[in-house]
Amino acid sequence: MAEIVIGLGSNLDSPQQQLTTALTHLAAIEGLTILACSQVYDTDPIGPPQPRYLNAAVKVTWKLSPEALLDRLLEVERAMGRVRDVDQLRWGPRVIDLDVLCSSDGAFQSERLTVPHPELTRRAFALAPLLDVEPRLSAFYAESLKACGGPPRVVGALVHPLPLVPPR
Ligand code: A4P
Ligand code: MG
Repeated sequence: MAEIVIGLGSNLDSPQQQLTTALTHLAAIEGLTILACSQVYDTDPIGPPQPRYLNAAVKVTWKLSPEALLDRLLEVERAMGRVRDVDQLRWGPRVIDLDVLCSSDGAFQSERLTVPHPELTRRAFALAPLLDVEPRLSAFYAESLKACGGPPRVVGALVHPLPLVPPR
């Protein structure tokens, strides 16, 4: 069973609501268990001119292959109304973007998926929430986060959609 960190980003149609909806979809995926949720960051858009983003991350356990997870994430993006077509701008605006940031199984490379995410070390909007949910990775990524300007502004926190069981 792998521990995987998934990055969430939105800059269209009430981004805070989109992140919450995405989290609910993720929690419903069979074989996936949410272990930790990050803070929510207000971030400068990277790519063409577009609205600011909200970014966050979740740490999950996942039972199947990395590509099977990518398929589930693409289904959630589609269910939330994200439209992809050949004309869509690279790095353009989107209601939701779900990226596999890294995995406890290490590197994975296929035609459809590269893990760790190839842009991870250049993106404060991915590194800051990643380190919220997996602080042990500071040894690898704290310098990269500093080099891309440090953590963006925190504007809230993702709230786990399932009630936690109180101690007896
Ligand atoms: N793919 C390969 N590796 C991965 C991975 N580790 N996780 C492939 C997810 N997908 C991966 O994705 C295109 C394809 O990448 C997927 O179908 C999968 O097969 P996409 O989300 O449609 O991406 P895109 O926009 O066309 O390009 P790219 O490079 O994937 O975009 P990103 O990296 O997702 O970046 N600025 C801020 N502040 N915050 C953001 O969240 N996001 C983007 C999009 C741009 N600027 C941003 C943000
Ligand atoms: Mg993406």
